[in-house]
Amino acid sequence: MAGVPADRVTAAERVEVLRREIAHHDYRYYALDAPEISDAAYDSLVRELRDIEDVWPELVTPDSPTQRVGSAPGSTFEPVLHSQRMYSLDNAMDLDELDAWLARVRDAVGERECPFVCELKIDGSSLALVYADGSLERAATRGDGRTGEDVTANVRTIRDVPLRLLGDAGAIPPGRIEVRGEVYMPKASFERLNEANEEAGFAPFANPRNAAAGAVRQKDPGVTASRDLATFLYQVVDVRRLDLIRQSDALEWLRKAGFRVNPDVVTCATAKEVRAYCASAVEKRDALPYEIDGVVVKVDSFALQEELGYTSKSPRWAIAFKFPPEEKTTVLREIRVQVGRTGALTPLAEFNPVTVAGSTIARATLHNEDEVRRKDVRVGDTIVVRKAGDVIPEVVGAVIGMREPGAPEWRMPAECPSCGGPVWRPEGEVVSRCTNVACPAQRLERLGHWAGRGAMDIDGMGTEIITRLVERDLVHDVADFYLLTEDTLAALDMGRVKKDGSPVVLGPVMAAKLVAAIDASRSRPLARVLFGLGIRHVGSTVAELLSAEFGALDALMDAAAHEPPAPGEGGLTIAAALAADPIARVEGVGPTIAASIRAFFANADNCTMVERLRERGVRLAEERVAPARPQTLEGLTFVLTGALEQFTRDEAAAALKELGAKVTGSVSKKTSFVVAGEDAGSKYDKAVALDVPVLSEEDLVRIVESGEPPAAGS
Ligand code: 3B9
Repeated sequence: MAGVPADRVTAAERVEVLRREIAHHDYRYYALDAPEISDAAYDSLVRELRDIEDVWPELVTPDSPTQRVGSAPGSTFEPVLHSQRMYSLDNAMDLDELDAWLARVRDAVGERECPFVCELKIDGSSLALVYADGSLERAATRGDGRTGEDVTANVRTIRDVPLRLLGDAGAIPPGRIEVRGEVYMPKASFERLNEANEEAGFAPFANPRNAAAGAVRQKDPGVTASRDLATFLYQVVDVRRLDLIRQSDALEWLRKAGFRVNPDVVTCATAKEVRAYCASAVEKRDALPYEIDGVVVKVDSFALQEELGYTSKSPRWAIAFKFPPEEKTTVLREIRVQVGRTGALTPLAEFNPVTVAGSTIARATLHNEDEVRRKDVRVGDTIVVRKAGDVIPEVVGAVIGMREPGAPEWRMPAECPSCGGPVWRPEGEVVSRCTNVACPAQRLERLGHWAGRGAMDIDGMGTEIITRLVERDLVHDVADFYLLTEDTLAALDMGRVKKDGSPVVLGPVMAAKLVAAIDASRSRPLARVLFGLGIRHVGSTVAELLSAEFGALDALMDAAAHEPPAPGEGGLTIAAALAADPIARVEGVGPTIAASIRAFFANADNCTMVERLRERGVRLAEERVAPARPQTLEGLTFVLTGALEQFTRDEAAAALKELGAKVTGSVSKKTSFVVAGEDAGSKYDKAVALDVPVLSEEDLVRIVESGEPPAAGS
């Protein structure tokens, strides 16, 4: 964990960065149900924020994530160990795979009769409900199948979930009964929610499944209640105790007990009937008020289920027949050409917006010129679109019969749409490139890439500001970011005018934030610098590999300066040449990437840019890893207070931590020592009050130099 900054400005900056980052992960976790970092990593961010706020209470704001009740996603809901594993389903992606599964079941059951139950596969989120003596006791999410989250308070608000089971006294045995099913959001409610989200300036949910999952994991059950969720139940866990012998009976029991069970369930005696059901479900899909993404086929008899058994992930007696991806037609308005940071020209289809698989799409990449030809799509065509893997928009092709007569075939422009420079497509390659190194689109892309997430992450440095900076000749390459001052930025003309005709400028508040963000980027890890440079083929993974191998940009540039021997020369084998190249021999790098790195540093402009980055304070090496010192202060907790002369507080904390000590922000009974510098304040008083020994700066220097722990009470 990073130490708590010793000065208020640094602390305020760090708090801002942490809050923004936490908000981003909250959104990924709660809204999109697609976390990018582990719960542990998230907890660590919140902990760091809390530590800083403990030391700097004046920085606490009501909207800080620490001010929410139960803020960490991992800790908001209690974990629930499922009484029985929640299995997932194996998929059949088409009718052939379905037939193969039916044949396997047939082989296993032989001559015996084997009816199937076919159910719709609701595009929702799985739920387990436990009833104790007939009353809803607990509701849990699926989680990883073994452990879910306790969402009882939220699920209680879902109107179709019975709080008490129905039925004659005899039908509901005493003790616990567990049932499972899907919670989902009807299509109409999903669309309404997304419209409201967009109006309020929030990003829409990608699909009803995420919306439903997000709604059951709200912190405030009132929000869940307002989300119009519904359920369909399909499994009874305790079938034996209820004397149920087949799935169709279990569904009947669920209905009688008061649960909603999907009405489109059919028992099929033969494989042929199963196929017919799957075909009819595809037809029905659009007319249903909720999204479905397939059909679940189950062997009806529990005895046969038991015989067929389970793989490590799913029952062998059930399969999910997945629908082919939904396709829609729309009109291709334009094929726009985008210029990438390496000059690559990418055609982009812009079409009339259509809703596909639950969300609205309006553009899709066409990848390259050959791809446009192969699909033969032309501007004005009626085209077929879908979502690949149900996520990425894709143009399938054109409806040729509907083409306007005389519509011309699409061609890659001969001039760059950004700079008018010549476009070049090397023999044997599919990618066309703008060859003008000064192409402004490329420059904008390169600058944006440097400032972007994953690279130097200069918060607030977006496309619009970069465009203005380039227009005003303030930034030519990435090193120029580091010369920008608050004054220059505050006066930056944003290209718009106010009502009174005066120009809109960036202003001092944003300027200060940007300068702080630029400054923070000076100390990014080497891997991010390498990635940020935008060397062809050096993505973030390769950048990590290079950083781990070379540790400093200079070392990599040295290696790049030496042309490796070519295979063939002096009888050198390919393997030997590879081994002799310090870049290419790095696991995961290889000769193509090595050549690209050499080409980058062979360009004198790129080298002078690196020199300017260095002069302007950008760190171009990994921090030296100090040899580990014996952990003589293990188990001791220090608090630093007041101003020290020989160290900053961060340095002092780092030196203590190197010896195994814990350094915290506030004094408590658990504190072993307080180090008091000049003008120590309330923490000193608290140490005295709690009888915590107080050390001077001299004591601290002695401890750090000798590595000896202080005598208690010295
Ligand atoms: C006894 C529908 C879904 C679904 C099962 C489904 C997702 C999963 C499943 C449920 N929609 N049905 N069904 N309509 N999205 C098939 C995985 N599981 C069971 O029904 C089930 C029943 C079991 C196990 C699973 O008995 C066990 C045997 C050995 C160990 C543990 C349990």
